[in-house]
Amino acid sequence: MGNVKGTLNMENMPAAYMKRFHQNTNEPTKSSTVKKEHKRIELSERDIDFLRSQTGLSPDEIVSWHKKFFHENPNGHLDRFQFRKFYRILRNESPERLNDMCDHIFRAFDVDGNGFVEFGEFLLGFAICSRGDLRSRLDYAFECYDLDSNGYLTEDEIEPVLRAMYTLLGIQHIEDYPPEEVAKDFMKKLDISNDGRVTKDEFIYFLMKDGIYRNTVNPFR
Ligand SMILES: [Ca+2]
Ligand SMILES: [Ca+2]
Repeated sequence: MGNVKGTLNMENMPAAYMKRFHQNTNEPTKSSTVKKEHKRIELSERDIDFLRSQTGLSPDEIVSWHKKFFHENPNGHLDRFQFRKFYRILRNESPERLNDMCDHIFRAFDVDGNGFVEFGEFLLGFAICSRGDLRSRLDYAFECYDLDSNGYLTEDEIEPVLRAMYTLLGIQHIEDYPPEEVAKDFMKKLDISNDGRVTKDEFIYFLMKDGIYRNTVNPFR
């Protein structure tokens, strides 16, 4: 995706992004948008400025991504299926390996949870997950695991995403590292407060330090 300068700072990004993006496009955040006529959302100078500050991409790169995005997806947003199709051309893994994890990544990219990944969500997610600093990438990784998006992880959420990670990584002898046992182990290590729930801070704190687990659970290298 061209030259991205420096790393990205995600601090307070989703909130800032949501506010900014929805102010600008005037789109409601609920799924009622589905029924609305799909209009091509033009990029204003302010959009470009905002996306530039958040992604580190140049205005030309942003315009070029915008063109590509709308060329492939004229209605301006991706549902789960369209996301798979669009996202997989940007990754090195084969579609067979990527498909399961794609659905979890979709949820992480869909910051407002309206069931679609809009252009701004896509560009931010993609830029951060491929070029952002480790903390920012782990922030997105957490969202992949938080299946019910309630802000913390439980053991039953970790296992299915871990299985998708096994597929992504091409791990074949899963009997050597059964996902349910790895999930249990991982949970024990993460859950510092020992209440059966893992917060985003606990998740990021642990994975910032532990490179072995990080290589297994983080889809954003
Ligand atoms: Ca969305
Ligand atoms: Ca959860």
